[in-house]
Amino acid sequence: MGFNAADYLITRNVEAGRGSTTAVRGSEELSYAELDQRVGEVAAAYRALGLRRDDRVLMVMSDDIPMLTAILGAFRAGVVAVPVSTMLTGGELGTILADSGARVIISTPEFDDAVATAITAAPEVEVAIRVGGPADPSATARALGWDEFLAAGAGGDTASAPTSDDSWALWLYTSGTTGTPKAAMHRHANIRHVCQTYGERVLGITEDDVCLSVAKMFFAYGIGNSVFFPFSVGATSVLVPQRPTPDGIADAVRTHQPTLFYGVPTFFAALLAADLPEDTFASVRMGTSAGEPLPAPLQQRFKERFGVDILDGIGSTEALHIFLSNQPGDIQPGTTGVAVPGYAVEIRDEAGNPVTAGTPGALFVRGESIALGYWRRTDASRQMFQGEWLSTGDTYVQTDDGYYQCLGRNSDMIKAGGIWVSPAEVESRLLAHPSVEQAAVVGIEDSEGLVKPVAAVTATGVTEQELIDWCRDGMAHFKAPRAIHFVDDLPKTATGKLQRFKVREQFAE
Ligand code: 3SK
Repeated sequence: MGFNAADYLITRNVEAGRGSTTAVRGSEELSYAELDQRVGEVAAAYRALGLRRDDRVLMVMSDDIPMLTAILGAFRAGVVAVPVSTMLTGGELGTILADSGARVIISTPEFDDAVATAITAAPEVEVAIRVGGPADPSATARALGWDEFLAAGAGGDTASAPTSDDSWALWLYTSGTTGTPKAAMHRHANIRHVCQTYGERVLGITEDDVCLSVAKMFFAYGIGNSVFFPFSVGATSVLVPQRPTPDGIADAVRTHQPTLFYGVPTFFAALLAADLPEDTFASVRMGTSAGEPLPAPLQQRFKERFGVDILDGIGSTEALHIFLSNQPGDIQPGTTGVAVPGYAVEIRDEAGNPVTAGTPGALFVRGESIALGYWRRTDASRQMFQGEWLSTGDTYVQTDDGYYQCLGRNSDMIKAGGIWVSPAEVESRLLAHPSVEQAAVVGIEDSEGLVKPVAAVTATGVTEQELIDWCRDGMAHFKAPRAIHFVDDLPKTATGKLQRFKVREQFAE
């Protein structure tokens, strides 16, 4: 079926008479008609660069109008948007850039150093576009400023490409359960599905809503919150380019008066710890949480202090958004609620058979927004995408009254602050330190019940802080252990395999 996600999200609103409604507030405010025009200009500029259907454009950008239009312009032009984490080191970014085969990279100035390093690892990149003026010309890519890029498309073809439900729209990189980053490939139709399911049937979003998300647009959770859901109904999205802090977000809430506030457990904990007035969230009709389970006490304290209900849900990059969620009027703290209408979930035993309520097992989900697989990762794709079903990698149990409860990960992967952390990757960084002999990294709950990476090492002549700094220097900060325990030896099997579960047991508070 002919379908273009940019038409669905933007042009449809203009055609429905909402051309003058505010679509987005960021460093500038744009109506739907203005946004529609900008998106056309970006599409024309991609065409002027010679991009064709299914070419990839990778974005390392802070949330603002250029990032929004870079993504929507890609949808319109039929090229693939690949927004990636802004927390990666140059080396990590280079690996992803090379893997994606992107011909174009677009960045904002905060990420100049990482981008310069990354480009040296990705000879397929032809053009490097930078908001605020061209970067220093690199040996391998032509440097263009964002304005120059747009000017090159002026007078060009702004029309939507003849995409279909099945055309590639969006690739999102995830470390998932296997540790190496891989791109989950989403079709144009997947975007419509998450809007019609979680957006309409759980959030009940309408054109009167104003949306503010703490999670950035490079996350599946963030792009749904800030782009897909509001634009699918002609609502307004507020973009905050800065790194979220409790005071910064509280200011944005006071200024923009959002009705839907999308957070993550770590951030709800930070908001509670900050000295904020009780009426800070008075405009908010509902909060949402995802990324990791929201501990019941946190949910209850947020409601008591700020008067806002938080709907806890779970989604995945592979499913594009939330597929299990608490529902308005039916919140069961400490659970992830029930299947979002439009999805089916199953808990299976080790033989792959569905289990009954009360028996833990592996959580599987089925729905139209599931990615088609991982780009160039056959083994990982076969493991995760099983027919129509997606293996989520989470262990769940269904309570007797039908709610789903997360018991943890099937594997040793750590989800800290809503982002996957591979223990193997952090261990190899620790082991690269000359004083470290052995290392094990596990996820341990802090006093708020939130999981953080913690390491146990055998090492001499080095302090805990030196090792934490060593990790922070060599990898994205969120991956660095929050604490390091010095031990005499690490638990291993008879064949020498590290037993991370024993380390976890030893250091769990
Ligand atoms: O981690 C989650 O719960 C999530 C939710 C929505 C979209 C993507 C993800 C990973």
